[in-house]
Amino acid sequence: MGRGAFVVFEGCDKSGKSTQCRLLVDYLNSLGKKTELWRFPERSTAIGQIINGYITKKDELHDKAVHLMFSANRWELVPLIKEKIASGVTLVVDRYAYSGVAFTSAKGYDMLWCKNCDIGLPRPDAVYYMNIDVEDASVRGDYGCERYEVSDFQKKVQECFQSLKEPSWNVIDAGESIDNIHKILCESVLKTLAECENTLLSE
Ligand code: NYM
Ligand code: MG
Repeated sequence: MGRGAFVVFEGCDKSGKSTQCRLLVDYLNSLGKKTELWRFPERSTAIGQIINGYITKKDELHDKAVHLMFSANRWELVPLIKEKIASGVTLVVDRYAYSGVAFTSAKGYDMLWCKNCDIGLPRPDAVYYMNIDVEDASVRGDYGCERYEVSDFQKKVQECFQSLKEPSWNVIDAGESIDNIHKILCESVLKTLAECENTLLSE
């Protein structure tokens, strides 16, 4: 049996990542392909709890300290990521290191500094960038509850994502209907699964 795939979704808040991740995971499981839905931040760990306090505006933390927390939250799960993928499970991950860099560099911090702590993390086999008009996203359900959910800041985040974007990224028009996006993703992810089965996960 080949390894599982490591598929990451990125984008601004309320761009539809979580909805599409859920639909995709259900679809892949319905085909008999073992798939799990993951997310970063993973708020259930001790580090994740600290992040949650910050994101929900209960606690204050220095920008650089919280950046390192987000990165540590990924690093603490690397052994499990590797184990799952090696055992043939595909991981569909709602946000990863690109969010880490985009959200902190949008505050004005040097992008290289932001990238440093994530160097060496497992590299996704595919990245889907949900591209949405920030104003359209701002009228979607419970927008504004969490820290960062402010249009001016989201515009900066989007610019940072644009400069992080690699040629291999799949840019999805997140203004399209849920069904249309889902169909596009299913087709594309099946190709990714087939392609990466006999390759190694890289860093
Ligand atoms: N976020 C997420 C960061 O600032 N850095 C990171 O490394 C990650 C993974 O957390 N506004 C921010 C982006 C989101 C917030 O995530 C909560 P979500 O997926 O919206 O629940
Ligand atoms: Mg959010």
